[in-house]
Amino acid sequence: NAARILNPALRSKIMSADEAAALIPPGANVGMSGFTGAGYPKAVPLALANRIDAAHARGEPFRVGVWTGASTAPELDGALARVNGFAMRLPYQSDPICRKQINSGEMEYTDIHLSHVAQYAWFGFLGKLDVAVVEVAAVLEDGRLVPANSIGNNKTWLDQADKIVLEVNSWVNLALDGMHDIYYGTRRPPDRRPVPINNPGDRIGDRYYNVDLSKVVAVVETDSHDRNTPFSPPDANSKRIAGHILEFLDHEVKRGRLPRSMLPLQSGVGNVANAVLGGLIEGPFEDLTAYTEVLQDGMLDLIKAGKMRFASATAVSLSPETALAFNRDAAELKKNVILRPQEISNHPEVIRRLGIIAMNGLIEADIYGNVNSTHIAGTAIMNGIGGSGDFARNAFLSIFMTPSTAKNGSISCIVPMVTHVDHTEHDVHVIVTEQGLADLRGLSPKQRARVIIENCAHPDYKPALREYFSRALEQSPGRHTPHLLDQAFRFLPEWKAQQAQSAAE
Ligand code: 0RQ
Repeated sequence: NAARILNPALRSKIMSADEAAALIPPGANVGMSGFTGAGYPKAVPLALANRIDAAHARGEPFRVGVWTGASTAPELDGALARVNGFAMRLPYQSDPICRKQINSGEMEYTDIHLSHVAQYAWFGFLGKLDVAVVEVAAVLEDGRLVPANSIGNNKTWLDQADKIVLEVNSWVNLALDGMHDIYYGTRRPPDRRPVPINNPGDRIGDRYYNVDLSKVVAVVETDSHDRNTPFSPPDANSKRIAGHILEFLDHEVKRGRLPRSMLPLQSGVGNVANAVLGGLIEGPFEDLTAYTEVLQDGMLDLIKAGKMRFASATAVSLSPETALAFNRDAAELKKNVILRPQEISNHPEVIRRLGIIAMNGLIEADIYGNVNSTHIAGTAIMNGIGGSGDFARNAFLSIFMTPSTAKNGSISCIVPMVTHVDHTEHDVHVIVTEQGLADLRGLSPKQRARVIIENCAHPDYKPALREYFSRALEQSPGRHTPHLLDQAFRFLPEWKAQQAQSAAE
């Protein structure tokens, strides 16, 4: 493994994860690598969690602020949440223990658009970054670093932190070298210049991270694979949703609004997103590209099938088998894949210029087209907004997709008024459920309500939604976006449970 650490100065800093974790003081803000289960540090966060646990057992306070790219893995988020080690977590998580701690009020969490994180750090909006803990594939003789399976905010953490801890993971195939494009041209306003990307495949940066070697305090060797989430095969609803989207895209091509190779695709994570990508393999589209944040199984399948020419992302988010295949085939895949910093993969300027077709999941949408992607029943966080807002607001076409109901049909995902808004009616062009697709472009709120209820709602909930809308049309004080504010949340399960209870009493 030490063969991957060619720089003599950094070689002299090799130590155990426990020794490295001892260099992170209580109260520090720590910028860690990691994006959707790829490229997160595998050893130091666990060692830090043990240290925090021991301090707590002695009655000493010990928490750290942790900033990442996006979600990580149980070895990082789970381990630190379990020992109550987070003073603050940002900008995105999807860990069950973290989620529980956030929703019980024990842990602070700031949910930030992924493209904003690096600039917020540069603007000083997040406070001081004390330590960076970053996984890399290798250290070159001159000290430059070969990135691993995700870039996220690593460049910013390495630039901004006072102290740097590197994890060099020998599991990562070195053939990956050359897949990355690290842009060093970002500036703070008023000195900003255009980001010169005109095609998803454009390279505008460096192959490696540059690092001030005097800041590196520890180098830890690891040899373990990324922990990826298995995908379940697409269920009937996901296939129906995918079918509606593909039919719609085909229609857009026929109407001359989209070229046959379409425009670059962005797709969120999850089974529905993967089913849509799976559907594209069968579809009539050729020469596809992606400008997205995560590269999923479905995109790799498209590349291998010769249907997708190029994919630009900031990280891979693969099932365990596909992650192994990606690592094995890295030399071939780097002809078709670029990994970039997340402020570039999700850059509003580039998204607007390229004209992205954005496809993201939702928790609930209301009859007027507002979308909640993050909160259950208005108060509990699920994951976070991630990159969905970066893409939705700036996309050529902004599509949101969901099954029409959740929890075995007991909750309608189409509601009169969302209990939390992540994407306003202005950023949502299309809503799709297994029931059908609502094309909201150019429609007024009342026109949108009709098509969302008729095309997207589940038949079990359509009558109640129609009834709400028609009463609102009659009784709402304003008739542009008719609402009955005392009744708008009556679809909530809590409300239904209360009704059932009062009926029983
Ligand atoms: O919970 O598994 O416990 O039953 O929410 O829902 O239907 O499995 O859908 O995995 O695609 O996730 C919005 C969360 C959808 C995701 C969200 C419950 C449901 C289930 C998950 P259970 P599904 P998905 C790129 C873009 C924001 C970030 C983003 C997300 C669980 O897409 O996090 O888009 N998006 N990033 O039962 C109560 C409802 C519900 C509900 C669903 N109305 N009420 N529970 N659920 N609807 C990636 C990154 O940015 C990194």
